[in-house]
Amino acid sequence: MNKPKISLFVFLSCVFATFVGNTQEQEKLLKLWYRKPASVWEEALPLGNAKTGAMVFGGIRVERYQLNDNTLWSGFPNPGNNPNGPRVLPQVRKAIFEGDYEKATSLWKQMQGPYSARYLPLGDLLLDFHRNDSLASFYQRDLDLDNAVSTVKYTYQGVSYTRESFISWPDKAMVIRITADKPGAITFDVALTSKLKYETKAKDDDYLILRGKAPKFVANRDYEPKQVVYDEANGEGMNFEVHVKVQTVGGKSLANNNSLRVSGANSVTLWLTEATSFNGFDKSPGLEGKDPAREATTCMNRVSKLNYEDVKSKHIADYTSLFHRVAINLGNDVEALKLPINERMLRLAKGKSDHALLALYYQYGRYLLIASSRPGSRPTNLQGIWNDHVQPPWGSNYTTNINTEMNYWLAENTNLSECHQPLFDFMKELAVNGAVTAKVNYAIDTGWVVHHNTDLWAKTSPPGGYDWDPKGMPRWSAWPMAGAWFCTHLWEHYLYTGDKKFLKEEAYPLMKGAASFMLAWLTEDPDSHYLVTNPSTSPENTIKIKGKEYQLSMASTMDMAIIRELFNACMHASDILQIDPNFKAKLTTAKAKLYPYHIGRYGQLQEWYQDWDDPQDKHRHISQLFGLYPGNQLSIGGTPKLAAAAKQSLLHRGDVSTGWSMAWKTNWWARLQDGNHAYKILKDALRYIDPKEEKEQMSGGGAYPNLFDAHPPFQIDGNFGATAGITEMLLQSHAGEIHLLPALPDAWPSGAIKGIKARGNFTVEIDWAQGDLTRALIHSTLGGTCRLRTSVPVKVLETTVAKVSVPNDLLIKPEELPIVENQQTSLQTLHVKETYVIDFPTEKGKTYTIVPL
Ligand code: FUC
Repeated sequence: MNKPKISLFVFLSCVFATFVGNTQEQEKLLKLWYRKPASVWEEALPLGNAKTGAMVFGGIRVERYQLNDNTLWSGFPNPGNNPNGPRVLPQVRKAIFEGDYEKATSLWKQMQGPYSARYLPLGDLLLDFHRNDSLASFYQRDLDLDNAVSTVKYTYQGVSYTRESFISWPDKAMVIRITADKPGAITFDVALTSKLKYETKAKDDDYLILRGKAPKFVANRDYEPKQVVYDEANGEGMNFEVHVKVQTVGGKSLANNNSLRVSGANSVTLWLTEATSFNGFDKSPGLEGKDPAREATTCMNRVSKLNYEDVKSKHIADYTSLFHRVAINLGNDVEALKLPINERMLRLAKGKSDHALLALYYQYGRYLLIASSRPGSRPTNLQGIWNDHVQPPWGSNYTTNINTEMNYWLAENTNLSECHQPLFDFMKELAVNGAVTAKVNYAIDTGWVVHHNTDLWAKTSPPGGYDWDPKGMPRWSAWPMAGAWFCTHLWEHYLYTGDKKFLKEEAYPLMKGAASFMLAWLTEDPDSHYLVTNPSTSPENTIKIKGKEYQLSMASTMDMAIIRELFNACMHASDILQIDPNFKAKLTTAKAKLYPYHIGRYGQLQEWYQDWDDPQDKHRHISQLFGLYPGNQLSIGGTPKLAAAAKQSLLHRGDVSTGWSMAWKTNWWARLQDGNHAYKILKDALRYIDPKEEKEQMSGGGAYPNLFDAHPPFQIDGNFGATAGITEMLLQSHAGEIHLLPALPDAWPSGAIKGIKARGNFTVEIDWAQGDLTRALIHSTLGGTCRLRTSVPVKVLETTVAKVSVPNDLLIKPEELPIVENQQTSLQTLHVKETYVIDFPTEKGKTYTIVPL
């Protein structure tokens, strides 16, 4: 595309629009739209304000809103710590040091504890219009990412109906507005139901209340004797209420048994508020819970007095204040924009290009984060906040050996930093429980620990179901690394924002706690004398030695990489805050003794303590590449040998895998600056998965018609990971510099992105054509040096380029890492493009224009 040279303001208002032909098509750029109502959940469209979630089906006869609340989980605080630990751990360690991995595995099972609680569905709001689907015409339903409003439109017996729905964060309510182009045409019944224990009563002719109770226990395995247990005797379990109020213009509303009947209305507004008894991670929701009636009523009394248009405007203003920070254009195919999303996915699968679909998928990740994670909410779980099952896959919990972290990979670089906060708040709770787990399970008196899987109750103990469960596998339960990994998110938040108050008051105490635990957890390997983790897994993968499979060993590469990343972060934080020199000294000494990276006999980045890697292994987890991404240890420029070894490991594992695994691969290929490979995997990740066909869990990922990531089944991590990956293709800042277009694929010769963030709190806009940078704008929020890497030589219009000797302390350079190499092997070649680097000083609040020389 030949784009004329134009000013910033013209660019902002026009360029993002001029990629497509006419206004109608432009309007479709950010719309998920369809020609039929959803017949299954994975076709319905998600709305959310991080507290209330709804899946909108867009029905003609019956409209269904499947509802969730972010705090509606089974159970109650149940730490599940296992006092066997301090007795058994030395035996596990001894067995591992002696090479008896099988014995260690069976011993570890004595140290496991219960599974996490389950995230549960709240209920359904059903609007029964008593219509015949086949008599409707001009049907369309959509979700507009531009304003977070879902609209259903159709014509029925000569009347055109419109139904708008949204969930407001500022007003804490779901709002539905039904209009018709003829007066008196709106007649329907309103009902509220739930899959949990409930009763619905009409409080008034216009007011419906559902009161519900969650089970105190939901099983993890279908062979457990009790599956869903309610506590009739004592009342343990979450209480919840859903309130609906109907306002009609013309016509009337009457209570009709346990539902409402609206008839002959010109237009109708429905207000929905809801609440649970959740009263904190450490309080019984059944016995010490809040009164949900109070919250739902107060909220309803306030919101239902407001004017619909005002509430809608406030919702849109709130949502767009986050969403509109970033715009992306990867080029468009006008033909594709004429089609609904499901048809575009099938068209893409046939090899036709649809860059606008990828741009939409990108923005969908940002939409989903805004809708599921806002300050004050719980962090986004395995399904965000959207779940329709009482026994959802993996409990829809927080799975911590990749999934929860991946949910937040886009938070900083796509300029949604405040949406990261729920994870940080959660960590404060985990640190409380994790200190007890450290003590009870390991007799470690310092710091805190989190294992694989956690929940609303901030469970930190190892899961796996004790000794009784044959499927409670140490290959995932023996993993005390989640607290440390979470802490790297605190550090990244600081690197992006430069917020020293946050670093000092919120981040550092948590980071220090996780690092203190790790100092106590590390132990010296009597053979190599390095510090190692023992026991250790490489999440969920097994070691194959001479045809036998083992789950546990020591010093898996991921463990060591997470610890190295955390120690580094704490050491830098101690310098920046000028505190804790003694603790820093301990970390410095320990870090120098950490078991190093190994390059194995196939030139791969070794996954395990020994070179047991199998080049045929296609396991979805490739945890040994943590240091490449999301870690910042490996880079093409800083550690080329390790980067080449990482490439070999990626090639061995192949491209196709589960949804989240493919999203991780996109990020890795982006870090290896191979845009074409990253792009190929992105397209694989959009493979159309028909939700009506039964799919094996590990049968290869893709996306459902509503663009939810398919593991399969639905898991939201892949959506978030893909958005992070696309950003990483266009901008990187982990290696002490801002690299523009580091992994631009040939498929996107022209494009633009604005509003994304680089470490150092720079906001970046990039514009490119014919595969090269044409212009960038860099806004410096904090001032400081900007080191810029580009594929063409550039100049900065506002300043003369100068070499600056004091680098920006937020762009921390990766260190040289010790490596043990197999000398018999050759390494993969990295395709390093020619690049140019400049340093220039920036002033706080100023924007700099970068243009090719
Ligand atoms: C981990 C992964 C699975 C799945 C589950 C929720 O156990 O290995 O693929 O994503 O989490």
